Amino acid sequence: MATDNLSETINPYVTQMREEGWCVLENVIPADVVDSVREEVETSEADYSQFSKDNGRWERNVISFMPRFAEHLANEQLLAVIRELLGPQVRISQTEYKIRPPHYQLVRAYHSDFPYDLNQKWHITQPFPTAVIGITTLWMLTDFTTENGGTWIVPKSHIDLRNPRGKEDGIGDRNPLEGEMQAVGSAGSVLIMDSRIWHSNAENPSDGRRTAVVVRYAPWWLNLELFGVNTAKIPGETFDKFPDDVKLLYEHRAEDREPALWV
Ligand SMILES: O=C(O)CCC(=O)C(=O)O
Repeated sequence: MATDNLSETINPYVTQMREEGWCVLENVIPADVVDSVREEVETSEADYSQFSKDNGRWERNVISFMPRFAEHLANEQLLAVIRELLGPQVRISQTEYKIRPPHYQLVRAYHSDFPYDLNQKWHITQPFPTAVIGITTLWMLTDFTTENGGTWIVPKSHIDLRNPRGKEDGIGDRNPLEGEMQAVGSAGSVLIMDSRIWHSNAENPSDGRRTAVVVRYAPWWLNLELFGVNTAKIPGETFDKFPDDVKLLYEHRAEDREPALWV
């Protein structure tokens, strides 16, 4: 896509991100492959869990188990939106399965994400700076609806200096919040959020799974060496098969590979 066309296409999304703190980009995973990607994600979760049980839970990065999904993570439009907000050099900080089983029940658990999650050790202290320091993406591999657990979000909360997990803020992370709505979209779409936005998973009263993967993007300068599953390595031979633009996002996790792209 020519650069002019690309910026014209992404401008409304960037504006919505700045003003509302979220947007949904459609057709990031093309309709003809989204079923096979979903199948890979659903079937690989058990393999990942077993591997982690047998070898240690920080032993292998989740993305190693879903190479077909990984191919899409440097989608041109998506990265263009993210780079407008984080700057040109970005990396992936965290990747996690987000599969909600049928009849999944939950009270809300509102929070902001890394590095603004006040329940994690490695968080920025309040008041948060006005800079965007993280982008959270939820990759919809089944449709997200209000019946199957579309993510709760509170539009514009990215610029609110209070936080549901702020001890002095009196909001409470388990309560329905004023202005909340559920993000919906068809399989293959990506919910993009400023990581400050207040969001929560939702119950899934339906008979089907709600399948997604969360992928968080960070600017190059943010410290990502925090211990935990997200620092787990990607075997070199798996990494070698990623497309070059995806390698750039995960090079910091490649095992037995000299940094080549970031130097
Ligand atoms: O699965 C969801 O709908 C939300 C996930 C979430 O809150 C998170 O990954 O931070």
